Amino acid sequence: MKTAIVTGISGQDGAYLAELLLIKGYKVYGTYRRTSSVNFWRIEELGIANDPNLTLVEYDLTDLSSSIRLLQTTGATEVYNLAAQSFVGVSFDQPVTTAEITGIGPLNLLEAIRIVNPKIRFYQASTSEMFGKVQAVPQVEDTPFYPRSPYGVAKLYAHWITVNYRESYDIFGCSGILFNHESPLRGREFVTRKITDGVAKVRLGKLDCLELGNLDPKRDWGFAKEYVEGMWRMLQAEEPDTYVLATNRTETVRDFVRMAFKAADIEVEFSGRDEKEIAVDTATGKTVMRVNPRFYRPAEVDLLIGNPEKATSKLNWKPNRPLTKSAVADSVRQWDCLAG
Ligand code: NDP
Ligand code: GDR
Repeated sequence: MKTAIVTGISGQDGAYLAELLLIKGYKVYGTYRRTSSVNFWRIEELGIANDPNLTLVEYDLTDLSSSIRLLQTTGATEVYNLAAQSFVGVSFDQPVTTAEITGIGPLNLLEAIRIVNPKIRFYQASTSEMFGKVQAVPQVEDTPFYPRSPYGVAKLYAHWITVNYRESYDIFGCSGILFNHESPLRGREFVTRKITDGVAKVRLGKLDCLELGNLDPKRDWGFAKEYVEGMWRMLQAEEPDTYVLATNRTETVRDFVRMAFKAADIEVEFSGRDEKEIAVDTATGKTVMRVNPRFYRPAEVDLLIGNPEKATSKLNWKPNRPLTKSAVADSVRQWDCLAG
């Protein structure tokens, strides 16, 4: 029986990856942080919280000695490092914490691997945020990086240290440069979930007006469940490598807002510009969305679109659920029930 560690099991990807590994017959150690009220709603939602092959382990990525103990006590042969301070907006307010967790955290695990068992395979959750300011489109593995947030900078360190340990110590370290991927398990602070949740509440009369930040950025949005399959495939390959996972399509935040309202049978018309932009319900004349500069970031990533050709040819990985009107509609309907 294969044994894997998934750090960050309380997050979106951690929950889906744990589910996938359990289906594949792994024994899974899922790590969570000690807090006053640990929340496992995602693994409960997926029905795996009480799976006999899943063990939950308290662990903090910033602690080298617990990283070493984690590897020693579990005997895992694959480590998927998904834990991070993952919210770009917060990284501007907490840059040092973000650097410690998101940047140095993975180094603790790589050091632990070097000390305990250099044969352990390691997956690092890298991100399209490393591309940042547009250098080329679509972005691929060797597009130059230019991060635009403390989060992106921290992830870039983690990416290069993974590559460095691969080249220096022959550690099987893979870096998956994943573009945005969403799902019903996505945290409500991220824009897709914030929008669908807000739209559902507007339709149910529980919220007058949804407030957002910059509507111009374009994102390449995929479906999280498919992306965790890509992570697993990277660690099953013959050689460790770096791969982009993306859909090769891109949409603005504004497009997403329009699609979400449409899915709730509300036609909206946008007017005003930048920080004054609003969306009005054409049937009632009510303002149902307004831009609030509070949600703007000090520096923005304007355009992300990734080409996953390398992952398709080498790992046989393909995204089959890009962002479509019907996918947004499904989400609004599903989250509509939650809001209700
Ligand atoms: P989430 O924010 O949903 O999950 C992050 C997880 O990291 C949570 O379980 C969180 O625990 C845990 N964590 C945070 N700090 C620590 C710490 N100090 N020690 C141990 N665990 C910690 O992120 P996603 O699931 O969306 O993303 C997974 C990974 O992939 C992240 O590294 C993210 O940066 C990266 N990524 C995500 C993309 C996406 O579109 N979703 C795209 C590209 C990369 P807690 O619940 O206690 O906060
Ligand atoms: P992102 O995702 O920053 O791409 O990082 P997020 O959903 O937070 O933002 C996407 C875009 O929407 C704009 N935006 C808003 N964002 C939020 N959260 N809230 C708002 O009100 C709002 N209004 C407009 C943002 O400015 C941005 O341009 C996600 C995370 O999962 C990272 O961990 C991951 O690495 C990247 O995706 C790929």
